[in-house]
Amino acid sequence: MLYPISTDSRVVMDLSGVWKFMIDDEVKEVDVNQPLPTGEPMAVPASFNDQAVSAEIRQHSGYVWYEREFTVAKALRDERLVLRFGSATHEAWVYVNGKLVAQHKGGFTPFEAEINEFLVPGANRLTVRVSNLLDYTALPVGNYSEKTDENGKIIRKVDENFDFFNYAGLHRPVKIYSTPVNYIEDITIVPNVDLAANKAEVQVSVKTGGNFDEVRVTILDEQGITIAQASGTDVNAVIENVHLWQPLNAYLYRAKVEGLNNGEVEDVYEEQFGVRKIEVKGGKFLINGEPFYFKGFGKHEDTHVRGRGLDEVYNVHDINLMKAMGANSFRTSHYPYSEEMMRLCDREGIVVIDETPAVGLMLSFTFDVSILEKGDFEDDTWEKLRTAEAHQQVIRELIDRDKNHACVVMWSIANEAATYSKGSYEYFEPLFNLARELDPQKRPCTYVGIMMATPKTDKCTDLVDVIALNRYYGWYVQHGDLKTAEEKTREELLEWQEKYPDKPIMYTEYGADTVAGFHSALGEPFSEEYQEDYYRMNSKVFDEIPNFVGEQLWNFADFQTKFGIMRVQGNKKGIFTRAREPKMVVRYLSERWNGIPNLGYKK
Ligand code: GCB
Repeated sequence: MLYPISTDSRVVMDLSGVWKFMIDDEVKEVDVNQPLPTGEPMAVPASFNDQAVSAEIRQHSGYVWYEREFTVAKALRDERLVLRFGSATHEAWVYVNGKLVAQHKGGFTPFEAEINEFLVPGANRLTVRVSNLLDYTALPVGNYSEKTDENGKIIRKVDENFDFFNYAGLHRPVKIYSTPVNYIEDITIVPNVDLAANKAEVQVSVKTGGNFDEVRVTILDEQGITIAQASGTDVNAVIENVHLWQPLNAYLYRAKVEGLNNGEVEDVYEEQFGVRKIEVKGGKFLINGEPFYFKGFGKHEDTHVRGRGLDEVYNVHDINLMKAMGANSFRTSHYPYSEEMMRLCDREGIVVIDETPAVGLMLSFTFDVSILEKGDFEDDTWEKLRTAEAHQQVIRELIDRDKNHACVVMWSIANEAATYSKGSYEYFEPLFNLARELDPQKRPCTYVGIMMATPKTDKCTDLVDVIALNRYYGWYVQHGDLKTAEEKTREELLEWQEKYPDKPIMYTEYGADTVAGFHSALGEPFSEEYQEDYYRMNSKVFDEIPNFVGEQLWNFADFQTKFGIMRVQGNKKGIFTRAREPKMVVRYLSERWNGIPNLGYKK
């Protein structure tokens, strides 16, 4: 799916701003043919939860309504007009002048609808009903319950089966863009690099709507110089002396795609792309033929007041903080991030592991691994969950959205699912097959494994290209005992390496809750000293393991979660506070990471 941009043939209108908002109390039916009976202001894009100073709004589980007016200039009315949501979390019903024009489930991927037939001259009313409900059919997975109060009103409740606050609303930009009636619908770009010959063959496939006599593809370099040009909806362009996209040293070409009728250009779209080669071979993760070492983070889209809403200021700032630390990568834990962030990462050379919102696929929890090691362990996760359909849909939508991004080097199909339980392989195998079939660039695939999924208990490792581990030795287990934690870390990593000598291993999470400003001469847990000791211990072990190809710690910054006895104002494993002030460990990690090359470490 193409990102909306203005070109010689296209106009984009941004509907960001202050909308009207109300909670649906489910007592009085909302009439979409009338303006919403509310004066409550709500800024878009953002989560609704923290904007209003209201516990009722913040903690609401159920449906909410948004509304605003818009006008389309007369000059555009004969164009094809598309209303597009960057995301609506988690499900949306969209009405234009009281008519349903779109419905979409899944809170982290875009959707759109043509709206010409619903428009009137002058003011048009755009009304959106949004649900933040999650259950066993949804991703992420929520524990859903409802009851009826003494007045007959339904009280719904979502208990997050995951460790981040269930922020919701219109999180990403809402736009109307125009295209001509004959238009470029989608572009797929696959660069095939010949490293030895220093050249690339770039396949560009174009999908169109309506009719064109001719489709013309032009490849331009960063200076705007034409490198190649060809006609057709499936073209192969050769780039000699190719300028590769490298980690932290991005180079972006542009594919200019034009649709022509009678020799005149009717529609034009430009898609940026990077040329790079990703391989997994002999226990290494190769970018452009060289071993890449992941240095970076698991993150969240999470900021003060905006919640999970797009915040480009924080996006730019976060990437600058990463670069200053010598980091080169992050994982979009635990859901697809905004398209704006993906475009920024392409530009900045930040390497991304792109994750689906499949989190919480685990209905029982224990740190006692010995139970899992006994025979054929089975909990009721794969009996009770009904997420397969949503999982397929999100893999389709994520790959469709992000397929051309140079920054994306691997797909993460899930975070911490019950891959130690019987039935997990049967659940995941078709999903891995689907991702591999759909991705035109055939990137590696993984899932991120929970602590209980060890070399002995995990049932799905055969499916992954890279073994990605979330580990908390020294925190959730061996709490405060870094000596034993070090032994356990080493023991487990060596076991993985021995069992799967060809698969690279990396950490996608490790961390310790740390209260900024809490110090301890004894290095007690929760102190800034403990956090630093914890990371030093882990680094030492990582450097001993030949196939260990990366460290992405948990978490970039403190973030909001549901209420819980282990959470004080949320999760404190950030190495930055939520306001992005560094904790003490940032100095140590900056020194370590600035000393580790992006390519060629552990040759
Ligand atoms: C995990 C989860 C992550 C949590 C983290 C923690 O394993 O993947 O979502 O926030 O642990 O801090 O407990």
